[in-house]
Amino acid sequence: MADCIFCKIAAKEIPATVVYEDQLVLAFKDLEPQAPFHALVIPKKHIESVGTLTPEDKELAGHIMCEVIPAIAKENKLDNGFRVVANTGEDGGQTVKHLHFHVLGGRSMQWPPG
Ligand code: D5M
Repeated sequence: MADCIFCKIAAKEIPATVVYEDQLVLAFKDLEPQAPFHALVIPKKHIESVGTLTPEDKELAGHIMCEVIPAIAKENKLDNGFRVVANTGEDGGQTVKHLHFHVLGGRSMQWPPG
């Protein structure tokens, strides 16, 4: 999508520190890290949020959850645990309208989030 910053990162038009890449998915370091390890996992194709996923995205969503995020956690030695967050829509605190999963680790997390 023309005006989407994460589409531009996926297209390599805007630089990012990439931690994982395959044909469907890119993961890169968050510019405003909230933990010692903080990456964002995005599909390369534009999907707005978890709220707009459809059954057609099953394979992609499964790939992200079952393969990509575990691989990133393993590669970055998040053996003691980590948190996966998908802020969704206005009340969910989503600021970038391109589906992304935050992967945060390297410190003990608190609950509930604000
Ligand atoms: O999170 C959006 C996240 O995206 C927020 O943590 C900052 C991050 N961000 C924004 N622009 C960039 C670039 N250019 N590189 C890396 N990270 C970025 P949300 O869940 O929508 O609030």
